[in-house]
Amino acid sequence: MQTFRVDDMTCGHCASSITKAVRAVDGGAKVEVDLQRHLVHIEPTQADSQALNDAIAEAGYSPVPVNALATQGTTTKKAGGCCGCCG
Ligand SMILES: [Cu+2]
Repeated sequence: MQTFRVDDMTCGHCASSITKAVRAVDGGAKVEVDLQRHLVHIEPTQADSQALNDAIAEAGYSPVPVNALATQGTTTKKAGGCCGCCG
């Protein structure tokens, strides 16, 4: 399981863009999005974490790799507008 924090992912449109980007590099990947905490959990089948990171970055977002332990203490931030579809 690979987890990225993507602070500029704040709505369903962002989530689907990121999911598509991940599936483009790893068609069998399991992608779970936690919009409230701006987290993307990915269970890859072939892509490594660098490829996943690059795919999210190329979709126009700013992924930060985090490990499972670090995410447990993450404080919830109030979501703002992001990609223009959710403002
Ligand atoms: Cu959005």
